[in-house]
Amino acid sequence: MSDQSAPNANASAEPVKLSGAEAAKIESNYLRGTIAEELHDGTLGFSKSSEVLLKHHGTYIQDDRDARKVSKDRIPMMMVRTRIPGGRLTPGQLLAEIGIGDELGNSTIRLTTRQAIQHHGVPKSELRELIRRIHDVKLSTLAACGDVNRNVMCCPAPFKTPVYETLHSVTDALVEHLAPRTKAYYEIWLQDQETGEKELVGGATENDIIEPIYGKTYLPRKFKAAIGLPHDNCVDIYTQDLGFMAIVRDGQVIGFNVSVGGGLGTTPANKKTYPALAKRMAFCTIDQVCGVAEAVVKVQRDHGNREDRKVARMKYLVDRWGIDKFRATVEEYYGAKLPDLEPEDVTEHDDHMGWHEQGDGKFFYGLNIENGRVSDTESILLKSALKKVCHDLQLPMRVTSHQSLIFADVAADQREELMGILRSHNVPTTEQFSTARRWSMACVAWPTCGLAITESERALPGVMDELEAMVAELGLADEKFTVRMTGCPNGCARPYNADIGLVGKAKEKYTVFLGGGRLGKRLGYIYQDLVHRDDLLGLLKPVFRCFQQQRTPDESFGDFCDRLGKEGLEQAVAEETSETA
Ligand code: SRM
Ligand code: SF4
Repeated sequence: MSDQSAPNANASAEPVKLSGAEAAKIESNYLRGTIAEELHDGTLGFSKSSEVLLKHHGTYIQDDRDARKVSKDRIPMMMVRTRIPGGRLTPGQLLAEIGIGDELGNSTIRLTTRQAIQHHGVPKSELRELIRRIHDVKLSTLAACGDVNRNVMCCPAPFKTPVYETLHSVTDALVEHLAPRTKAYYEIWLQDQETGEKELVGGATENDIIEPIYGKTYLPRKFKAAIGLPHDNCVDIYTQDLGFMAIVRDGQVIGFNVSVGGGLGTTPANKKTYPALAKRMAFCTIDQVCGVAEAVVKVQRDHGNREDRKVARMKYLVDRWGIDKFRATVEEYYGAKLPDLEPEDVTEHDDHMGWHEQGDGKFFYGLNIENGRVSDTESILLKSALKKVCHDLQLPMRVTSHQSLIFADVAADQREELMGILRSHNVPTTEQFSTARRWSMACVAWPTCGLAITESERALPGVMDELEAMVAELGLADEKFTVRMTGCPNGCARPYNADIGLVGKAKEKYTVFLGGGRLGKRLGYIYQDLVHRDDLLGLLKPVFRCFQQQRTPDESFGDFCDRLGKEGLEQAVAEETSETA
């Protein structure tokens, strides 16, 4: 198992100028800080240091950015994220989340790109009640955000086979193993204050007892992990800090190919930052997963950058060292050599939408939810429909990494009832979505995200109206390609490895990335910068025309754009445009 004597940067002798977030963590007594006191201080917000700590408890301070247009006063409100390992939810849990949003939030919930659920617009005065109610239904917001391992993603398909059962049990084990051990969460949100004093026995240090994996300062930055399959990269394994890709032989998982150092966030003005796909590192057996994950986490804990948060993600460490040194160090922490990788790599990506047999005589249905927003509008009563499905059919559910929902264990005689509920609430079924829209996703952005430069969730549906009409006109309506939009370059909807990435760069302007792909194995290139929202279709239409005319048989849109490259594509478009002019 992992080497407990490994050097810990938390106790490093090297004098370094730590980032402000590091100071907040160090002084926090394991994520307590002054959150409990500030909850009752009569103000609407929190101090800067509490803001840092609150993320580890699953909550961010935001304000309604639309309201800034009418008032200069920014009224703080909280975003709260529930982590849902592998996206698995009971009907009671979804009902509780919807009810919480209605009573304590902004009456909507948001399914995220990492299979979690978010509430927005929560007043500080309701925060404790909200977290308690999430805890009451056996869910948690602890480590949904912050400098720790976050929600562990896992392929949500509810197939009843040993392979999928193994994936979910490994996910649960990993979540448990990498969870913060501090009691701060329980003290602040769930029970009365404790003294925080700890009894240390047998020469143990405080870290050994309270946070044996993370130590006092947790990780230098956020950390993300996922468990997936080669024939189904729905969890986008190469965008993760740590990926476990199951290797299956004779219908059983024999272990995992481990990849490290994925991460998409970038700040274009800061040349030290960039999106990166993870590197394939080594193989491990099922019983090695937690130990290997712990070793990787500890390597990042001790050697990741704690001075500059812009370059603190593990991808920068992996790149600085190279994969061989990184692997050797992980093996040192783990205490044994790891086997080499198995040859398997990603070959497909399934979004699990529509009807499927799940292998035990029952069915599952993937309902596409546009950009993950669950609400009732004048025309579409999605929230009410989900409530009725939970009440009447009692189906277990899964949140997908495409911000959508799967209803599992549907008996043959429940299928029509499920579709009837959706129809009677005017909810568009997956079958009514165009292929293009079904494979699109947008991050939250305006009005809640404090980092948004421009619109995303509210802009993409209009862009998709135009795009789906255009591809249909070109006879490409059945073509599968991913369109992912974000309101800033942080990459929350994973745009950089999509067929088409639309990344907010200025008000109503996007950087257009092409050449990634649905399989998520390749980063795209900048095809054009600062394209106005109204010009997106005009830019993409000739590219699709070239694709239609010049693709090789079965070539996908992303593969085509990658094969031609930026210059080749520009030339093809110029020639095509002059011919059609
Ligand atoms: Fe994200 C920050 C929303 C997935 C990269 N992300 C944020 C914040 C919390 C803004 C902030 O820091 O103030 C956003 C809150 C918006 C709001 O109003 O709700 C936010 N991120 C989201 C979600 C909700 C987008 C969505 O539409 O679903 C996703 C929540 C996932 C979850 O359940 O845990 C979400 N964020 C991602 C992903 C995709 C993924 O993880 O698969 C990425 C790219 C992968 C990665 O981490 O590199 C991502 N978010 C970021 C970054 C850039 C990190 C970096 O390394 O530079 C930030 C900003 C930061 O951390 O400084 C960020
Ligand atoms: Fe906010 Fe940017 Fe993430 Fe979109 S990509 S949710 S705008 S941080």
